[in-house]
This record gives sequence, structure tokens and C-alpha cells, in this order.
Amino acid sequence: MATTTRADTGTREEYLNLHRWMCMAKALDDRMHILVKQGRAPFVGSSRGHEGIQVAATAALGPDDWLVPHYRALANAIVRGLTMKEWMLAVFAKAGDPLSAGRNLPGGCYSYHALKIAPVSQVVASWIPKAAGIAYAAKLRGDGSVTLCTFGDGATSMGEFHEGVNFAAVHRLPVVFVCENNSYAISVPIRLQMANPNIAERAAGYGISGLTIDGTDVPKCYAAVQEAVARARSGEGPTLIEAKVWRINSHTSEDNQGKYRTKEELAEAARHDPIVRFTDWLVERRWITAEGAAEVQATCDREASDAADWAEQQPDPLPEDALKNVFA
Ligand SMILES: Cc1ncc(C[n+]2csc(CCOP(=O)(O)OP(=O)(O)O)c2C)c(N)n1
Repeated sequence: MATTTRADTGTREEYLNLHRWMCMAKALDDRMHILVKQGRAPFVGSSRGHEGIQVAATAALGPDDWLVPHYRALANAIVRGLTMKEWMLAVFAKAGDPLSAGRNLPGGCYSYHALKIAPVSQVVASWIPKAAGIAYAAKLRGDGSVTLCTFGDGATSMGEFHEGVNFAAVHRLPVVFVCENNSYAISVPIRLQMANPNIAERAAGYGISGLTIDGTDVPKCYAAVQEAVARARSGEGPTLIEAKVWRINSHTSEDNQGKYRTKEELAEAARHDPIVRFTDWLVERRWITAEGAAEVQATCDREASDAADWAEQQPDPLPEDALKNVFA
């Protein structure tokens, strides 16, 4: 298995951007939970705990690269350029929602062609062969783009994981697979999903590079994905990165993790908040002060609240448009 030896490969400015994007994702996530409790929004599939690997992996891409994320990928979309107002248009299912024109669960099923995000689906693992297909097209066209495909540990138990990764490996496609391993597929713990919990070890079976990283260690994640993207772009084929993270919230707002995770485990998960860890790292380097970091979060919180209030007032989709873009 390959390991990465590089430590921090980013500049101060890059790291401060990563920090701000994580704070934006948390602010939107927290606001959505409030909106759901108030009965104003339908649903949250929280990214809390996953933000570190999500921002680092996406920031390692270039503007012409493709992102094929799973449904728990708010921070990835933010790095690609999704604004808070756009996200809230989707949360309130408004006509101007650029993700699905108000047709789908917030963050659940969408694409955003202008940001090269395509296509998110609720059907677990279905997007992995699609990512291989996009990378295959890139190779045939010789356009030099790399595709980043993200998914959870549960997705690796699906046939599409094998089909997509194997195809990408055989054709040495420019794709980086990132498994955000939070140890749960809804309520099913990893010990009931697979006999070997080291997902990156499967890379050897496909003849590609594989490595396991701590998905809450932002500089490490950034370096590892940069390396994998460079390998993909230079024709060395796919990499399977397993980023271990802790899911801080329930699977979605429809789930109650208190029924299947102990209080001790939930307290441990909260101790692995990547935003806290990365803020401490930045403060240690004197690249931000603790007060400065708190101000960034407070500003994001205000912006998320304003974006929600604004979006709620925007026009609803028209009934006569209900079948627009519906093919069958
Ligand atoms: C094909 C399919 N089977 C089952 C489901 C129900 N389902 C939705 S999310 C999920 C868990 C997926 O877990 P994982 O891949 O680890 O990602 P996580 O949600 O933990 O990030 C399941 C089983 C589904 N959406 N699609």
C-alpha cells in the first residue's frame, strides 16, 4: 500500500480558505437542523465530521476537473463554488434552485454542470461507475481532467463499487476514489458490513494505489489527495483513499443514532470534530487566532441564517413546470 510522506503542502492562504469553507458547511448544516426543527425545511443529511476530507479533497482539484460526490457532500460542493443562497434555494425547493429546480431532497439528488458536479444520487454506489465513465471519456478525449469520486463505507459493499473501481483500474483512468469511512451505513456498524474493515487494502486487489488517512487531519488529507490527483493526471491511474472520519450527527434528520450508538461513542465522535482540530492546528502556527477563527464561524452562521431567510421568500416552482426536464 502506498503511503504519503509529505506533510503540509498548502500555503497559509490555501489553509485559511479550507478553514472558511469548513465553517460555511457547518453553518449551513446547523441552520438546516434548526429549520427542520421549526418545520420550515424537510430534511438534513449532515456532513458534520466529514468536512476535513471533503474540503481538502475538493480543493486538490483544478477548475476543469470533475466532482462526483455522494449525497453527504455539502463541503465538497461549497469548495466548487456553491453559494449559501443557492444551497438554501434547494433546501426550500424554490424555482431558482440550481441543483434540481426544487425537485429533490436537499443535497440528495442533483447536478451542477457549471461547477462540474455530476451527478449526485441517493442510490448508494450508483455514481461510482459513472465517475469511471467520466474519467474514461476524459482519457479518450485527452482533455487532461481528473475525476474525484466520493462515497461512504457502506457503498463499498455494493456491486457498483467493484464494477467502477475495477473498470477504472483496468483502463488506468484519471480518477481518485475517496471513501469517507464513518464506520456506519445508517445504523449498520462496519463490523456487520465487511470482515476486513481496512477498505484501502482492497486497492491491491485491483492493482491500484491505496492508502488510509485520518480524514480529520486536513493538511494530511490535502497532501494525500494532491498526490493522487497528480498521479491520475500523469497517466498513472486511479487511487483508492480511505479517509477515516467520525459521523457526529445522526445519518439524517430522519434517524436517531441514540438508539444504536452509546453515549460514550457519541462523546468520542464529538471529540473528533475536524473543524476544532484544524483550527487548533492553524492557531498553533499563528496563522489565525482563536478569536479570529470564532469570528469566521460567527460570520458564516449569520450568512447562513440570512441566506435561509432570503431563500424562503423566493418564488416556488410553477405547477405547470412540474414535468419540465422529466424524461419518463
Ligand atoms: C441501493 C441503495 N440501498 C440502500 C439505500 C438506503 N441507504 C441510504 S444511505 C445508506 C447508507 C450508506 O452508507 P455509507 O455508504 O457508509 O455512507 P454514509 O451515509 O454513512 O455517508 C443506505 C443503506 C439506498 N439509498 N440505496
